[in-house]
Amino acid sequence: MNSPLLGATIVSALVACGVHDVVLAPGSRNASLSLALHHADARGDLRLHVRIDERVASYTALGLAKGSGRVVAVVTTSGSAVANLAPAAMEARAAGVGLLLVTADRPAEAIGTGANQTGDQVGAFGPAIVSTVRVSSLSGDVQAWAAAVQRAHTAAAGVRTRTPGPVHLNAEFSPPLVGPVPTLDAQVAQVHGSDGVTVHEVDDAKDTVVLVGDASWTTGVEARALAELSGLPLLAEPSSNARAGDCAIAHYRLLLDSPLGGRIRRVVCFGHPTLSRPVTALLSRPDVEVIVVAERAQWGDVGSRAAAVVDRILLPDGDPHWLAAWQAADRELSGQREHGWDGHVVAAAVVASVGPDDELFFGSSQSIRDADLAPISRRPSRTWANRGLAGIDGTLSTATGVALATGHPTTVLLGDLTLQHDMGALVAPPLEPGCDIRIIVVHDDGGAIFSTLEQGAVEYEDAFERVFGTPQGADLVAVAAALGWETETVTTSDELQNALRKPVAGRQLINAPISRTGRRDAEAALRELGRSAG
Ligand SMILES: Cc1ncc(C[n+]2csc(CCOP(=O)(O)OP(=O)(O)O)c2C)c(N)n1
Ligand SMILES: [Mg+2]
Repeated sequence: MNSPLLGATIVSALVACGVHDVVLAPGSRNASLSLALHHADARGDLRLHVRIDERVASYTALGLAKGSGRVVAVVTTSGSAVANLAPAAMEARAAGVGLLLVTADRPAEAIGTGANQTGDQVGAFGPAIVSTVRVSSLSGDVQAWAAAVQRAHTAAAGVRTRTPGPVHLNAEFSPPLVGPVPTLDAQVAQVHGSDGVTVHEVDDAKDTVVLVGDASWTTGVEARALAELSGLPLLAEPSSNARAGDCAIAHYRLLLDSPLGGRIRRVVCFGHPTLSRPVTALLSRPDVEVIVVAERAQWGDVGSRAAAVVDRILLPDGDPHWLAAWQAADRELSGQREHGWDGHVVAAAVVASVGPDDELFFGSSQSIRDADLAPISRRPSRTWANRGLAGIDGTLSTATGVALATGHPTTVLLGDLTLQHDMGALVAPPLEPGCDIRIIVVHDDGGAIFSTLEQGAVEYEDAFERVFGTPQGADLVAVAAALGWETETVTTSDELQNALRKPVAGRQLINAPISRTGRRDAEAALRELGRSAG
Protein backbone atom coordinates (compact mmCIF):
# COMPACT_ATOMS: atom_id res chain seq x y z
CA MET A 1 0.00 0.00 0.00
CA ASN A 2 2.82 2.42 -0.72
CA SER A 3 1.21 4.33 -3.60
CA PRO A 4 -1.32 6.12 -1.35
CA LEU A 5 1.56 6.90 1.02
CA LEU A 6 3.74 8.25 -1.80
CA GLY A 7 0.88 10.37 -3.16
CA ALA A 8 0.08 11.79 0.27
CA THR A 9 3.78 12.44 0.97
CA ILE A 10 4.29 14.35 -2.26
CA VAL A 11 1.31 16.55 -1.51
CA SER A 12 2.28 17.06 2.14
CA ALA A 13 5.85 17.92 1.12
CA LEU A 14 4.62 20.40 -1.49
CA VAL A 15 2.66 22.13 1.26
CA ALA A 16 5.70 22.05 3.56
CA CYS A 17 7.75 23.67 0.77
CA GLY A 18 5.25 26.50 0.58
CA VAL A 19 3.31 25.54 -2.57
CA HIS A 20 -0.14 27.18 -2.52
CA ASP A 21 -1.62 26.28 -5.89
CA VAL A 22 -1.68 22.90 -7.65
CA VAL A 23 -3.31 22.18 -11.00
CA LEU A 24 -4.47 18.61 -11.55
CA ALA A 25 -5.24 16.80 -14.80
CA PRO A 26 -6.96 13.60 -13.65
CA GLY A 27 -6.08 10.03 -14.57
CA SER A 28 -5.56 6.63 -13.03
CA ARG A 29 -1.82 6.33 -12.40
CA ASN A 30 -1.93 9.63 -10.50
CA ALA A 31 -5.03 8.62 -8.52
CA SER A 32 -3.33 8.72 -5.13
CA LEU A 33 -2.09 12.23 -5.88
CA SER A 34 -5.60 13.29 -6.90
CA LEU A 35 -7.13 11.98 -3.67
CA ALA A 36 -4.39 13.52 -1.54
CA LEU A 37 -4.78 16.86 -3.32
CA HIS A 38 -8.54 16.78 -2.76
CA HIS A 39 -7.96 16.22 0.96
CA ALA A 40 -5.36 18.96 1.18
CA ASP A 41 -7.69 21.38 -0.62
CA ALA A 42 -10.54 20.48 1.74
CA ARG A 43 -8.29 21.12 4.73
CA GLY A 44 -7.26 24.46 3.31
CA ASP A 45 -3.61 23.45 3.02
CA LEU A 46 -3.52 24.43 -0.65
CA ARG A 47 -5.81 25.52 -3.47
CA LEU A 48 -6.61 22.83 -6.04
CA HIS A 49 -7.52 23.60 -9.68
CA VAL A 50 -8.74 20.72 -11.86
CA ARG A 51 -8.45 20.86 -15.69
CA ILE A 52 -9.09 17.92 -17.99
CA ASP A 53 -6.53 18.90 -20.64
CA GLU A 54 -2.89 18.75 -19.56
CA ARG A 55 -1.88 21.60 -21.86
CA VAL A 56 -4.55 23.83 -20.36
CA ALA A 57 -3.55 22.63 -16.89
CA SER A 58 0.12 23.46 -17.42
CA TYR A 59 -0.48 26.90 -18.91
CA THR A 60 -2.86 27.62 -16.04
CA ALA A 61 -0.08 26.60 -13.66
CA LEU A 62 2.28 28.89 -15.53
CA GLY A 63 -0.10 31.81 -15.07
CA LEU A 64 -0.57 30.99 -11.40
CA ALA A 65 3.21 30.88 -10.95
CA LYS A 66 3.69 34.16 -12.77
CA GLY A 67 0.90 35.87 -10.89
CA SER A 68 1.88 34.60 -7.45
CA GLY A 69 5.65 34.62 -7.83
CA ARG A 70 5.67 31.15 -6.25
CA VAL A 71 6.36 27.66 -7.53
CA VAL A 72 3.17 26.00 -8.80
CA ALA A 73 2.78 22.26 -9.37
CA VAL A 74 0.92 20.64 -12.24
CA VAL A 75 0.05 16.97 -11.78
CA THR A 76 -0.65 14.48 -14.59
CA THR A 77 -1.09 10.80 -15.22
CA SER A 78 1.36 8.73 -17.31
CA GLY A 79 1.73 8.38 -21.09
CA SER A 80 1.07 11.14 -23.64
CA ALA A 81 -0.42 13.29 -20.87
CA VAL A 82 3.17 14.07 -19.92
CA ALA A 83 4.12 15.43 -23.35
CA ASN A 84 1.26 17.92 -23.19
CA LEU A 85 3.18 19.79 -20.49
CA ALA A 86 6.05 20.50 -22.88
CA PRO A 87 4.89 23.81 -24.41
CA ALA A 88 4.27 25.41 -21.01
CA ALA A 89 7.55 23.94 -19.76
CA MET A 90 9.42 25.51 -22.69
CA GLU A 91 7.82 28.86 -21.98
CA ALA A 92 8.58 28.57 -18.25
CA ARG A 93 12.20 27.69 -18.98
CA ALA A 94 12.63 30.67 -21.26
CA ALA A 95 10.85 33.01 -18.86
CA GLY A 96 12.46 31.62 -15.67
CA VAL A 97 9.22 30.60 -13.99
CA GLY A 98 9.19 27.90 -11.30
CA LEU A 99 6.94 25.01 -12.30
CA LEU A 100 6.87 21.53 -10.83
CA LEU A 101 5.82 19.00 -13.45
CA VAL A 102 4.63 16.10 -11.31
CA THR A 103 4.04 13.13 -13.61
CA ALA A 104 2.79 9.74 -12.45
CA ASP A 105 4.54 6.77 -14.03
CA ARG A 106 4.51 3.00 -14.12
CA PRO A 107 7.29 1.11 -12.35
CA ALA A 108 10.46 0.98 -14.51
CA GLU A 109 10.09 -2.70 -15.41
CA ALA A 110 6.79 -2.01 -17.22
CA ILE A 111 8.48 0.22 -19.80
CA GLY A 112 8.74 -1.53 -23.16
CA THR A 113 6.37 -4.34 -22.18
CA GLY A 114 3.34 -2.87 -23.92
CA ALA A 115 1.69 -2.09 -20.59
CA ASN A 116 -1.17 0.35 -20.95
CA GLN A 117 -0.36 4.06 -21.11
CA THR A 118 3.34 3.45 -20.57
CA GLY A 119 6.14 5.26 -22.36
CA ASP A 120 9.65 6.28 -21.40
CA GLN A 121 8.77 9.61 -19.89
CA VAL A 122 11.94 10.50 -17.99
CA GLY A 123 13.80 12.77 -20.38
CA ALA A 124 10.58 13.76 -22.17
CA PHE A 125 11.25 17.46 -21.59
CA GLY A 126 14.81 17.57 -22.91
CA PRO A 127 16.42 20.97 -22.40
CA ALA A 128 13.13 22.57 -21.30
CA ILE A 129 13.66 21.68 -17.64
CA VAL A 130 16.28 22.72 -15.11
CA SER A 131 16.30 19.46 -13.18
CA THR A 132 14.77 15.98 -12.91
CA VAL A 133 13.91 14.19 -9.68
CA ARG A 134 12.59 10.63 -9.46
CA VAL A 135 10.71 8.78 -6.76
CA SER A 136 9.14 5.34 -6.64
CA SER A 137 6.55 3.80 -4.36
CA LEU A 138 8.71 0.64 -4.44
CA SER A 139 11.67 2.16 -2.63
CA GLY A 140 12.28 4.87 -0.08
CA ASP A 141 10.10 6.17 2.69
CA VAL A 142 8.22 9.31 3.70
CA GLN A 143 11.43 11.11 4.67
CA ALA A 144 13.27 10.26 1.44
CA TRP A 145 10.28 11.15 -0.76
CA ALA A 146 9.75 14.44 1.06
CA ALA A 147 13.45 15.27 0.65
CA ALA A 148 13.14 14.54 -3.08
CA VAL A 149 10.17 16.89 -3.38
CA GLN A 150 12.15 19.53 -1.50
CA ARG A 151 15.08 19.09 -3.90
CA ALA A 152 12.72 19.50 -6.86
CA HIS A 153 11.03 22.54 -5.33
CA THR A 154 14.37 24.20 -4.51
CA ALA A 155 15.53 23.71 -8.11
CA ALA A 156 12.25 25.03 -9.55
CA ALA A 157 12.36 28.09 -7.32
CA GLY A 158 16.02 28.65 -8.22
CA VAL A 159 16.69 29.25 -4.52
CA ARG A 160 20.34 28.28 -4.79
CA THR A 161 20.91 28.69 -8.53
CA ARG A 162 19.11 31.92 -9.35
CA THR A 163 17.81 29.93 -12.33
CA PRO A 164 14.16 29.26 -11.58
CA GLY A 165 12.38 27.09 -14.11
CA PRO A 166 10.44 23.89 -14.66
CA VAL A 167 11.48 20.73 -12.83
CA HIS A 168 10.28 17.25 -13.72
CA LEU A 169 9.26 15.19 -10.69
CA ASN A 170 8.53 11.71 -12.02
CA ALA A 171 6.78 9.43 -9.57
CA GLU A 172 6.42 5.69 -10.17
CA PHE A 173 3.30 4.21 -8.60
CA SER A 174 2.71 0.45 -8.16
CA PRO A 175 -0.68 -1.15 -7.48
CA PRO A 176 -2.78 -0.84 -5.47
CA LEU A 177 -2.98 2.72 -6.69
CA VAL A 178 -5.59 3.94 -4.22
CA GLY A 179 -6.48 3.42 -0.60
CA PRO A 180 -7.41 5.54 2.39
CA VAL A 181 -5.47 8.81 2.22
CA PRO A 182 -2.86 8.71 4.99
CA THR A 183 -2.67 11.79 7.19
CA LEU A 184 0.92 12.86 7.56
CA ASP A 185 3.01 15.89 8.15
CA ALA A 186 6.07 15.64 5.90
CA GLN A 187 9.20 17.39 7.16
CA VAL A 188 11.48 19.13 4.71
CA ALA A 189 14.85 20.81 5.11
CA GLN A 190 15.15 24.53 5.55
CA VAL A 191 17.13 25.46 2.42
CA HIS A 192 19.01 28.75 2.38
CA GLY A 193 19.76 30.65 -0.80
CA SER A 194 23.29 30.40 -2.13
CA ASP A 195 24.23 34.00 -1.45
CA GLY A 196 27.20 33.17 0.77
CA VAL A 197 26.00 35.91 3.11
CA THR A 198 23.24 34.32 5.15
CA VAL A 199 24.80 32.75 8.22
CA HIS A 200 23.01 29.93 9.96
CA GLU A 201 23.35 30.24 13.72
CA VAL A 202 22.99 27.30 16.06
CA ASP A 203 22.14 27.90 19.73
CA ASP A 204 24.29 25.25 21.33
CA ALA A 205 26.91 22.84 20.08
CA LYS A 206 26.09 20.01 22.44
CA ASP A 207 26.97 16.52 21.19
CA THR A 208 27.87 18.02 17.83
CA VAL A 209 30.50 16.80 15.38
CA VAL A 210 31.88 18.36 12.21
CA LEU A 211 31.95 15.83 9.38
CA VAL A 212 33.87 16.53 6.18
CA GLY A 213 33.69 14.34 3.09
CA ASP A 214 35.61 14.87 -0.13
CA ALA A 215 35.99 18.64 -0.41
CA SER A 216 37.93 21.43 -2.03
CA TRP A 217 40.83 23.06 -0.21
CA THR A 218 38.78 26.12 0.75
CA THR A 219 35.88 24.08 2.09
CA GLY A 220 38.22 21.77 3.98
CA VAL A 221 40.08 24.65 5.60
CA GLU A 222 36.79 26.34 6.54
CA ALA A 223 35.43 23.14 8.08
CA ARG A 224 38.60 22.54 10.07
CA ALA A 225 38.63 26.15 11.29
CA LEU A 226 35.00 25.82 12.42
CA ALA A 227 35.74 22.64 14.38
CA GLU A 228 38.82 24.19 15.98
CA LEU A 229 37.11 27.46 16.81
CA SER A 230 34.24 25.67 18.54
CA GLY A 231 36.33 22.84 19.95
CA LEU A 232 34.37 20.06 18.28
CA PRO A 233 35.40 16.59 17.10
CA LEU A 234 36.38 16.73 13.43
CA LEU A 235 35.55 13.62 11.39
CA ALA A 236 37.39 14.19 8.13
CA GLU A 237 37.90 11.90 5.14
CA PRO A 238 41.38 11.76 3.57
CA SER A 239 40.42 13.88 0.55
CA SER A 240 38.59 16.46 2.68
CA ASN A 241 41.51 18.86 3.04
CA ALA A 242 40.41 19.02 6.69
CA ARG A 243 42.06 15.93 8.17
CA ALA A 244 44.57 17.80 10.29
CA GLY A 245 44.98 19.53 13.63
CA ASP A 246 44.08 18.64 17.21
CA CYS A 247 40.34 18.26 16.69
CA ALA A 248 40.69 15.67 13.90
CA ILE A 249 39.84 12.18 15.09
CA ALA A 250 41.85 9.58 13.18
CA HIS A 251 39.64 6.61 14.08
CA TYR A 252 36.29 8.35 13.77
CA ARG A 253 34.99 5.67 11.41
CA LEU A 254 35.49 3.01 14.06
CA LEU A 255 34.29 5.22 16.91
CA LEU A 256 30.96 5.84 15.18
CA ASP A 257 30.07 2.27 16.21
CA SER A 258 31.05 2.93 19.84
CA PRO A 259 28.82 4.30 22.63
CA LEU A 260 30.48 7.68 22.02
CA GLY A 261 29.27 7.63 18.41
CA GLY A 262 25.80 6.80 19.71
CA ARG A 263 25.80 10.04 21.72
CA ILE A 264 26.08 12.26 18.64
CA ARG A 265 22.99 14.45 18.26
CA ARG A 266 24.06 16.89 15.57
CA VAL A 267 26.26 16.64 12.48
CA VAL A 268 27.49 19.69 10.63
CA CYS A 269 28.37 18.19 7.27
CA PHE A 270 30.73 19.68 4.69
CA GLY A 271 31.73 18.22 1.33
CA HIS A 272 30.71 14.86 -0.08
CA PRO A 273 31.12 11.97 2.36
CA THR A 274 31.17 8.62 0.55
CA LEU A 275 33.77 6.39 2.10
CA SER A 276 32.14 4.38 4.81
CA ARG A 277 28.90 2.83 5.91
CA PRO A 278 29.12 4.05 9.52
CA VAL A 279 29.01 7.60 8.15
CA THR A 280 25.98 6.82 5.97
CA ALA A 281 24.35 5.24 9.02
CA LEU A 282 25.11 8.35 11.09
CA LEU A 283 23.58 10.63 8.47
CA SER A 284 20.46 8.44 8.40
CA ARG A 285 19.85 8.33 12.15
CA PRO A 286 16.49 9.81 13.22
CA ASP A 287 18.00 11.06 16.50
CA VAL A 288 20.67 13.12 14.71
CA GLU A 289 20.10 16.60 13.33
CA VAL A 290 22.00 17.01 10.07
CA ILE A 291 23.00 20.49 8.93
CA VAL A 292 24.49 20.50 5.44
CA VAL A 293 26.93 23.28 4.64
CA ALA A 294 26.81 23.24 0.85
CA GLU A 295 29.70 24.36 -1.32
CA ARG A 296 27.60 24.38 -4.48
CA ALA A 297 23.98 24.90 -5.46
CA GLN A 298 23.31 21.19 -5.15
CA TRP A 299 23.83 19.47 -1.85
CA GLY A 300 24.36 15.96 -0.59
CA ASP A 301 22.06 14.37 1.96
CA VAL A 302 22.43 10.59 1.73
CA GLY A 303 20.14 9.96 4.66
CA SER A 304 17.47 12.36 3.29
CA ARG A 305 17.26 13.81 6.77
CA ALA A 306 18.90 17.22 6.46
CA ALA A 307 17.21 19.74 8.75
CA ALA A 308 18.89 22.66 7.02
CA VAL A 309 21.02 23.40 3.97
CA VAL A 310 23.18 26.48 4.45
CA ASP A 311 26.19 28.28 2.99
CA ARG A 312 27.75 29.48 6.23
CA ILE A 313 27.33 28.40 9.81
CA LEU A 314 28.24 29.80 13.21
CA LEU A 315 28.51 27.48 16.19
CA PRO A 316 29.03 28.34 19.85
CA ASP A 317 31.76 26.59 21.82
CA GLY A 318 31.34 22.88 22.31
CA ASP A 319 31.73 21.14 25.66
CA PRO A 320 35.49 20.53 26.18
CA HIS A 321 34.65 17.16 27.78
CA TRP A 322 32.96 16.04 24.58
CA LEU A 323 36.05 16.74 22.47
CA ALA A 324 38.32 15.30 25.14
CA ALA A 325 36.31 12.07 25.18
CA TRP A 326 36.76 11.67 21.41
CA GLN A 327 40.45 12.47 21.60
CA ALA A 328 40.94 9.97 24.44
CA ALA A 329 39.07 7.23 22.60
CA ASP A 330 41.13 7.97 19.50
CA ARG A 331 44.37 7.65 21.45
CA GLU A 332 43.13 4.42 23.02
CA LEU A 333 42.49 2.94 19.58
CA SER A 334 45.85 4.09 18.24
CA GLY A 335 47.52 2.22 21.07
CA GLN A 336 45.56 -0.96 20.37
CA ARG A 337 46.15 -1.24 16.64
CA GLU A 338 48.57 -3.80 15.31
CA HIS A 339 50.85 -2.95 12.44
CA GLY A 340 52.17 -5.49 9.99
CA TRP A 341 53.12 -4.94 6.35
CA ASP A 342 49.69 -4.09 4.98
CA GLY A 343 47.65 -1.45 3.21
CA HIS A 344 47.17 0.55 6.42
CA VAL A 345 50.91 0.90 6.94
CA VAL A 346 51.45 1.94 3.33
CA ALA A 347 48.64 4.53 3.42
CA ALA A 348 49.85 5.96 6.75
CA ALA A 349 53.44 6.27 5.47
CA VAL A 350 52.30 8.02 2.30
CA VAL A 351 50.09 10.48 4.18
CA ALA A 352 52.96 11.25 6.57
CA SER A 353 55.45 11.71 3.72
CA VAL A 354 53.82 14.72 2.09
CA GLY A 355 53.85 18.33 3.23
CA PRO A 356 52.27 21.71 2.52
CA ASP A 357 54.11 22.06 -0.80
CA ASP A 358 52.81 18.74 -2.14
CA GLU A 359 49.62 17.54 -3.74
CA LEU A 360 48.29 14.15 -2.65
CA PHE A 361 45.86 12.27 -4.89
CA PHE A 362 43.97 9.16 -3.71
CA GLY A 363 42.63 6.41 -5.94
CA SER A 364 39.07 5.33 -5.20
CA SER A 365 39.36 1.95 -3.61
CA GLN A 366 40.80 0.38 -0.48
CA SER A 367 43.81 2.67 -0.09
CA ILE A 368 41.76 5.84 0.50
CA ARG A 369 39.83 3.88 3.13
CA ASP A 370 43.09 2.78 4.71
CA ALA A 371 44.17 6.42 4.72
CA ASP A 372 40.87 7.13 6.53
CA LEU A 373 42.37 5.34 9.55
CA ALA A 374 45.85 6.84 9.21
CA PRO A 375 47.29 9.08 11.92
CA ILE A 376 46.41 12.75 11.56
CA SER A 377 48.87 14.75 9.46
CA ARG A 378 51.10 17.18 11.24
CA ARG A 379 51.98 18.86 7.95
CA PRO A 380 48.98 18.38 5.68
CA SER A 381 49.27 18.70 1.92
CA ARG A 382 46.44 19.59 -0.39
CA THR A 383 44.43 16.44 -1.10
CA TRP A 384 42.46 15.25 -4.09
CA ALA A 385 40.38 12.29 -5.27
CA ASN A 386 37.74 11.53 -7.88
CA ARG A 387 34.96 10.95 -5.35
CA GLY A 388 32.17 12.46 -7.44
CA LEU A 389 31.33 9.00 -8.75
CA ALA A 390 34.17 7.10 -7.04
CA GLY A 391 35.38 5.55 -10.28
CA ILE A 392 38.68 3.73 -10.48
CA ASP A 393 39.13 4.98 -14.04
CA GLY A 394 41.25 7.98 -15.02
CA THR A 395 42.95 8.35 -11.64
CA LEU A 396 46.52 8.76 -12.87
CA SER A 397 45.38 11.05 -15.72
CA THR A 398 43.50 13.27 -13.27
CA ALA A 399 46.44 13.36 -10.88
CA THR A 400 48.69 14.30 -13.81
CA GLY A 401 46.33 17.15 -14.57
CA VAL A 402 46.54 18.33 -10.95
CA ALA A 403 50.35 18.16 -11.10
CA LEU A 404 50.42 20.11 -14.36
CA ALA A 405 47.99 22.73 -13.08
CA THR A 406 49.62 23.32 -9.72
CA GLY A 407 53.24 22.77 -10.73
CA HIS A 408 53.68 21.04 -7.37
CA PRO A 409 55.19 17.63 -6.72
CA THR A 410 52.26 15.23 -6.76
CA THR A 411 51.96 11.92 -4.94
CA VAL A 412 49.36 9.37 -6.02
CA LEU A 413 48.25 6.49 -3.80
CA LEU A 414 46.25 3.88 -5.68
CA GLY A 415 45.49 0.17 -6.11
CA ASP A 416 46.88 -2.11 -8.82
CA LEU A 417 43.58 -2.43 -10.72
CA THR A 418 43.07 1.31 -10.53
CA LEU A 419 46.46 1.82 -12.16
CA GLN A 420 45.67 -0.77 -14.81
CA HIS A 421 42.48 1.10 -15.67
CA ASP A 422 44.58 4.10 -16.63
CA MET A 423 47.71 2.51 -18.04
CA GLY A 424 47.70 4.96 -20.95
CA ALA A 425 48.48 7.74 -18.49
CA LEU A 426 51.86 6.13 -17.81
CA VAL A 427 52.91 7.41 -21.22
CA ALA A 428 54.53 10.85 -21.06
CA PRO A 429 54.43 12.28 -24.59
CA PRO A 430 57.93 13.71 -25.20
CA LEU A 431 56.74 16.93 -26.82
CA GLU A 432 54.30 17.75 -23.98
CA PRO A 433 54.78 19.66 -20.72
CA GLY A 434 55.92 17.34 -17.94
CA CYS A 435 55.44 17.25 -14.17
CA ASP A 436 56.89 15.76 -11.01
CA ILE A 437 54.74 12.83 -10.04
CA ARG A 438 55.17 9.84 -7.76
CA ILE A 439 52.87 6.83 -7.74
CA ILE A 440 52.62 4.44 -4.84
CA VAL A 441 50.79 1.39 -6.10
CA VAL A 442 49.43 -0.92 -3.43
CA HIS A 443 49.88 -4.10 -5.43
CA ASP A 444 47.74 -6.88 -3.99
CA ASP A 445 46.95 -8.27 -7.43
CA GLY A 446 43.23 -7.63 -7.44
CA GLY A 447 40.40 -5.77 -5.79
CA ALA A 448 40.94 -5.93 -2.04
CA ILE A 449 37.96 -3.76 -1.31
CA PHE A 450 35.49 -6.47 -2.32
CA SER A 451 36.67 -8.86 0.36
CA THR A 452 35.48 -6.39 3.00
CA LEU A 453 31.98 -6.21 1.43
CA GLU A 454 29.09 -8.71 1.39
CA GLN A 455 30.53 -10.64 -1.55
CA GLY A 456 33.65 -11.35 0.47
CA ALA A 457 31.69 -13.73 2.74
CA VAL A 458 32.69 -17.39 2.77
CA GLU A 459 29.56 -18.50 0.88
CA TYR A 460 30.77 -16.70 -2.28
CA GLU A 461 34.30 -18.06 -2.00
CA ASP A 462 34.06 -20.19 -5.16
CA ALA A 463 33.24 -17.24 -7.37
CA PHE A 464 35.17 -14.56 -5.53
CA GLU A 465 38.54 -14.52 -7.25
CA ARG A 466 37.12 -14.75 -10.76
CA VAL A 467 34.34 -12.15 -10.56
CA PHE A 468 35.46 -9.83 -7.72
CA GLY A 469 39.14 -10.31 -6.89
CA THR A 470 40.14 -10.39 -10.59
CA PRO A 471 43.90 -10.87 -10.23
CA GLN A 472 45.61 -9.76 -13.43
CA GLY A 473 49.11 -11.02 -12.68
CA ALA A 474 50.49 -7.86 -14.24
CA ASP A 475 54.10 -6.81 -13.77
CA LEU A 476 53.40 -3.12 -13.29
CA VAL A 477 57.02 -2.35 -12.53
CA ALA A 478 58.10 -3.71 -15.91
CA VAL A 479 55.36 -1.78 -17.70
CA ALA A 480 56.22 1.48 -15.92
CA ALA A 481 59.96 0.99 -16.46
CA ALA A 482 59.38 0.35 -20.16
CA LEU A 483 57.56 3.66 -20.32
CA GLY A 484 60.39 5.58 -18.70
CA TRP A 485 59.40 5.62 -15.03
CA GLU A 486 61.98 5.30 -12.30
CA THR A 487 60.74 2.27 -10.36
CA GLU A 488 61.33 0.72 -6.98
CA THR A 489 59.73 -2.18 -5.14
CA VAL A 490 59.43 -2.02 -1.36
CA THR A 491 58.47 -4.91 0.88
CA THR A 492 58.95 -3.50 4.36
CA SER A 493 57.93 -0.38 6.19
CA ASP A 494 61.53 0.79 6.39
CA GLU A 495 62.08 0.37 2.67
CA LEU A 496 58.91 2.32 1.98
CA GLN A 497 59.94 5.14 4.36
CA ASN A 498 63.32 5.36 2.64
CA ALA A 499 61.77 5.48 -0.80
CA LEU A 500 59.32 8.18 0.31
CA ARG A 501 62.10 10.30 1.75
CA LYS A 502 63.51 10.96 -1.72
CA PRO A 503 62.22 14.16 -3.32
CA VAL A 504 59.46 13.81 -5.89
CA ALA A 505 61.17 14.58 -9.19
CA GLY A 506 60.31 13.39 -12.67
CA ARG A 507 58.21 10.22 -12.83
CA GLN A 508 58.62 7.70 -10.04
CA LEU A 509 56.69 4.55 -9.27
CA ILE A 510 56.94 2.81 -5.92
CA ASN A 511 55.53 -0.70 -6.06
CA ALA A 512 54.30 -1.94 -2.67
CA PRO A 513 53.27 -5.59 -2.98
CA ILE A 514 50.95 -6.70 -0.18
CA SER A 515 48.65 -9.65 0.35
CA ARG A 516 44.87 -9.54 0.08
CA THR A 517 44.54 -12.55 2.38
CA GLY A 518 43.06 -11.70 5.75
CA ARG A 519 41.60 -8.32 4.69
CA ARG A 520 38.09 -9.30 5.71
CA ASP A 521 39.11 -10.57 9.13
CA ALA A 522 41.31 -7.54 9.72
CA GLU A 523 38.40 -5.22 8.92
CA ALA A 524 36.07 -7.18 11.23
CA ALA A 525 38.66 -6.97 14.01
CA LEU A 526 38.97 -3.21 13.56
CA ARG A 527 35.19 -2.74 13.70
CA GLU A 528 35.11 -4.80 16.87
CA LEU A 529 37.86 -2.67 18.38
CA GLY A 530 35.80 0.42 17.58
CA ARG A 531 32.62 -0.96 19.14
CA SER A 532 34.27 -1.51 22.47
CA ALA A 533 36.18 1.79 22.56
CA GLY A 534 35.28 5.07 24.21
C1 LIG B 1 35.32 2.68 -13.60
C2 LIG B 1 35.03 1.76 -12.46
N1 LIG B 1 34.86 0.44 -12.72
C3 LIG B 1 34.61 -0.41 -11.70
C4 LIG B 1 34.53 0.05 -10.41
C5 LIG B 1 34.22 -0.92 -9.29
N2 LIG B 1 35.43 -1.11 -8.45
C6 LIG B 1 35.57 -0.44 -7.29
S1 LIG B 1 36.96 -0.83 -6.50
C7 LIG B 1 37.42 -1.93 -7.69
C8 LIG B 1 38.69 -2.72 -7.54
C9 LIG B 1 39.87 -1.86 -7.29
O1 LIG B 1 41.03 -2.63 -7.12
P1 LIG B 1 42.40 -1.95 -6.78
O2 LIG B 1 42.59 -0.73 -7.59
O3 LIG B 1 43.46 -2.98 -6.93
O4 LIG B 1 42.25 -1.48 -5.28
P2 LIG B 1 42.19 -2.34 -3.93
O5 LIG B 1 40.78 -2.40 -3.49
O6 LIG B 1 42.77 -3.68 -4.20
O7 LIG B 1 43.04 -1.57 -2.97
C10 LIG B 1 36.47 -1.97 -8.71
C11 LIG B 1 36.55 -2.83 -9.91
C12 LIG B 1 34.69 1.44 -10.20
N3 LIG B 1 34.63 1.98 -8.98
N4 LIG B 1 34.96 2.25 -11.23
MG1 LIG C 1 44.33 -4.17 -5.49
